[in-house]
Amino acid sequence: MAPSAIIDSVESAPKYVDGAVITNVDKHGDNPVVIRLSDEELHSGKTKPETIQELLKYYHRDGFVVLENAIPEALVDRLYNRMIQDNVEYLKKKHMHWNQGADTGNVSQIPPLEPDWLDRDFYANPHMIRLCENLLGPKPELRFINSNVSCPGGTARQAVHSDVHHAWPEIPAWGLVMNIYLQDSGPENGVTEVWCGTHTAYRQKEQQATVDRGWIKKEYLQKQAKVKPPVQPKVRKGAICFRDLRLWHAGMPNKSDKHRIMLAIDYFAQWYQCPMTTKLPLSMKEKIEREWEGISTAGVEWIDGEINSLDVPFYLNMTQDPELYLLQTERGFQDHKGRQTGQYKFDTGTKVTDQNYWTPEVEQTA
Ligand SMILES: O=C(O)CCC(=O)C(=O)O
Ligand SMILES: [Fe+2]
Repeated sequence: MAPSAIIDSVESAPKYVDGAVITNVDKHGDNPVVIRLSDEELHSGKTKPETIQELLKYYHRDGFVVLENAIPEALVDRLYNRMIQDNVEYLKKKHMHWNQGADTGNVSQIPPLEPDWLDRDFYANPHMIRLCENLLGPKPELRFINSNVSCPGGTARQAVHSDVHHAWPEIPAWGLVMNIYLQDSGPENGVTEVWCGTHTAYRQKEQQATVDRGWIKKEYLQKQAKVKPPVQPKVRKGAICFRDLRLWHAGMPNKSDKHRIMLAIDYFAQWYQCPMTTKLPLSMKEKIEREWEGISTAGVEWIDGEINSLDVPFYLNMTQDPELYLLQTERGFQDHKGRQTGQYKFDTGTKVTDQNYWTPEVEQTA
């Protein structure tokens, strides 16, 4: 046997302490934890059980974990270049909407949905699905495909918020978002601020500043920062950030001269019966249902003909109630209240102030 084979087999022999496997996974950091797939995992599409174990451990602990080396870089670059071209078009659309005000420079832009752009490596990445099915149960449902583009020139940060503000079930996992970064990111180009551990720290009604949105009360921000402070982590190009939908986070201004793009892909547990749907071309149905292994397409609306993703209105409903959807229109965002009053006030008017993010307290000296 060649010496390298001997070393490999010795290295990969599992070791145990008190009946538990000592996991041998490439990882770094603690707030948040970043796990790096081996090249063998990347190329084979097979995630090692120990990698799953670590991902599950930190996902449950923090509501946020990063997985590097899950997507071939050439695919990531290709999509980034297409999406920055799309952004020029998208910003001209009447229905486009800056998330939390124009100063943030943050827009939700649906990635291209033409067949040639629908790579499984993004939307049903085998490593991503393996974690989803272990969290959510069999055949997790794909129900949201979008992205957040933080455009250069943004000057304002978002309020710290949870993307869900309904009476979510008190069950460890029922839905999650996977953010895939299409470029190396950090504080300089507006990587998302995340608050590890906040997915289960407080009750929904208790933490929310108001009933109809997920912004967090100042007193809770100040209190929680002492438990674990918020961070803007460094995230590598092509990394997948798994985020519990309840987690506190905030979009941050992009101070660089290049767009910061992160895909946002949501999967839900079947039992949750999420009413949201996402559009994909009918011409891809057979291929997707054959090749995107392990997922349910019950939440896909198959569209006959070409889809111009820039003309698809933003549509969101992460609750269990079909009536509570949010829909992008040329008159603004229509939510449940807007449908009743005819006035589309969602995400308008309220300014983000220092009441909406953490401000470090100056130590009192005696
Ligand atoms: O783009 C980001 O970093 C986060 C944006 C966000 O959280 C939102 O718009 O809800
Ligand atoms: Fe958000």
